Amino acid sequence: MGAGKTTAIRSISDSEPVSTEMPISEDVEGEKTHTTVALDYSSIELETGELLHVYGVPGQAYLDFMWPMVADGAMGIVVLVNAERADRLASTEHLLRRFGELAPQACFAVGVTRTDLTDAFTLPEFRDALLARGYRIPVLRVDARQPLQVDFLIKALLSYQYGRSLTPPG
Ligand SMILES: Nc1nc2c(ncn2[C@@H]2O[C@H](COP(=O)(O)OP(=O)(O)OP(=O)(O)O)[C@@H](O)[C@H]2O)c(=O)[nH]1
Ligand SMILES: [Mg+2]
Repeated sequence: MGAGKTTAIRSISDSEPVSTEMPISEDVEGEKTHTTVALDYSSIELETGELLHVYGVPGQAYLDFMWPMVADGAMGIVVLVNAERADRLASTEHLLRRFGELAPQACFAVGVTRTDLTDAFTLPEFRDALLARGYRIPVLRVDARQPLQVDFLIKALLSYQYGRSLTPPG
């Protein structure tokens, strides 16, 4: 929750994205005032002219009944994690496992947000910890407010999909 899913989708949208945000009732996240209760949706045009449909899910665990509806048939899944969270590793692993079950055909990438707000996070350490747990996937820092960074993360995810199907020469 609060990692920047809605912000990221807004960043890369050419037009106004569909969003289902409600004011947060409890004081959970400091400056954050809204949370996704159903879905975010937008589409972006790829260089090939194809449309890539991008969906964001609610981050709050009690709304996780929305997750299968979005993950079903998904080509790729980006797990965004807030670097400030002390449980960022366990929480990323939990989400990778959950979404891996929901979308076994999908390729995965992890984007770590809000790294400018904490000194407790280092990317190589985090990437190695995920690798040690068997997750050989792209792990990148991303500021969800920056369109170019979000775009890069999505391109990394898409290119990983091609990389995975590569047959080694010889
Ligand atoms: N400083 C900083 N702020 C960031 C960064 N990435 C995202 N944010 C901010 O973090 C907040 C993320 O909020 P949302 O986009 O609502 O997060 P969400 O993942 O959709 O949250 P839920 O829908 O509640 O699960 C926003 O205020 C963003 O502007 C970053 O890299 N640095
Ligand atoms: Mg949201």
